[in-house]
Amino acid sequence: MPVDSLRRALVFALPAAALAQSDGVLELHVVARRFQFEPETLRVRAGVPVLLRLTSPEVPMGFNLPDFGVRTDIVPGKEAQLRFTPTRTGQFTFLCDVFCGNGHENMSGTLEVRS
Ligand SMILES: [Cu+2]
Repeated sequence: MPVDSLRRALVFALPAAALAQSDGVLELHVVARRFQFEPETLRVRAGVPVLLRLTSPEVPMGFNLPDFGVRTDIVPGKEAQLRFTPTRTGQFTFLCDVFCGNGHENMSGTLEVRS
């Protein structure tokens, strides 16, 4: 299968709830579990506004993206939302900044910003 077709097939294989774009805003759903974000890698484009919809099924968590100066608490049973527009390309680390148990210190992910 040509790479382009494969890439298209993979994009369509994503659940609709995980990736949606409306009004030029990229919506991404992130679940914070002990001790991992799902997905661990978020892929976005520079200049495109992002709306993160964050949930935690178990315990209070935090989502902190220091390179873009945004963070929020994530309370179980309630969706947290975080809006920002990535202005630089590259790979940036996001992490949980609310102690959620042993393993909390390993709870991080990567924001990939492409041009
Ligand atoms: Cu944590």
